Amino acid sequence: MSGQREPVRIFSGIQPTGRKHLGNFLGGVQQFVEGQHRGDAVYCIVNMHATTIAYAPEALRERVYDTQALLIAAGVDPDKCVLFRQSDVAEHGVLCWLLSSVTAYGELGRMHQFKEKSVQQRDLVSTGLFLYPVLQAADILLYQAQEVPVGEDQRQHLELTRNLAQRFNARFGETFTVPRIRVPKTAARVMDLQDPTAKMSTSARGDAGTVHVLDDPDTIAQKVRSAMTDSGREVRLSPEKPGISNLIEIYAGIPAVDRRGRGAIRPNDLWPIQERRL
Ligand code: AQP
Repeated sequence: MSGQREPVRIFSGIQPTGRKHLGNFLGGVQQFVEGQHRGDAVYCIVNMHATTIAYAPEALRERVYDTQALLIAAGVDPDKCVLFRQSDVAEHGVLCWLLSSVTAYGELGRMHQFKEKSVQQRDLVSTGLFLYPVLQAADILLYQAQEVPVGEDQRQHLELTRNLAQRFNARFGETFTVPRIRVPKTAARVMDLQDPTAKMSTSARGDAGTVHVLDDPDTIAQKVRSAMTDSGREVRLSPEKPGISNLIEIYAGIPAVDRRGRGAIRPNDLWPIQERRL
């Protein structure tokens, strides 16, 4: 035995839908970049998840490439991690089916994301949308991931994934690694700049509260300047001050070199995120 520890297996996914925003970047993508330097990282563009709501096939196909380009621009390096398209690996769908048989119907009905997204669907609330967290569990368990870097909004899905792995193992013998969630210490849940009680999201109604990663600098500055803040002059983190707290979290979450406008993010200068404090 060499005594060397195996690198931690990291898995995460990102949807090729809509325009990626600051929440996706701070909650997800920044962690992808950090993970590829620390562990055995596997990242997936989850185009099958994107078919659970109405979509145009041509546009979705293109967005896979756009998302891949964004990830690479943000520092995800295919020489340091595995980066792939979900639909290229048929086993994601196969495992989703097997896991669906150890998933209680009631568990899926309690998922916040399903409840929120199903009311946004005008014509059809698909079974795919209902099964979305089971496919996500399959994505993760298929690679025996130990760690899953995501934003705070994915905590409930990760808890379900852990439950499914434990249930499957108990019924059929040790099969899956039970993964742990990894959320950033700061900016784990970036809120909408115009409504700091709602998460910054791709499907937000208006554009003013969402900073898209491809917005130009003037637009970003304008959105931040117009952000809704709170009454009083105090600048502090507090649940009573959701607007100011959101801006502080965002500021703390953005890498220092970027804040000073010195150009590209250099992950090795900035990580691990756990060490960063306000
Ligand atoms: N507001 C957020 N704050 C922090 N992290 C966030 N993530 C999403 N929103 C926030 C994290 O981004 C990663 C990729 O998420 P996704 O693939 O689900 O992308 P999306 O569908 O574009 O994300 P949205 O905005 O959450 O979509 P809608 O509006 O459809 O609900 C994940 O790690 C996620 O946690």
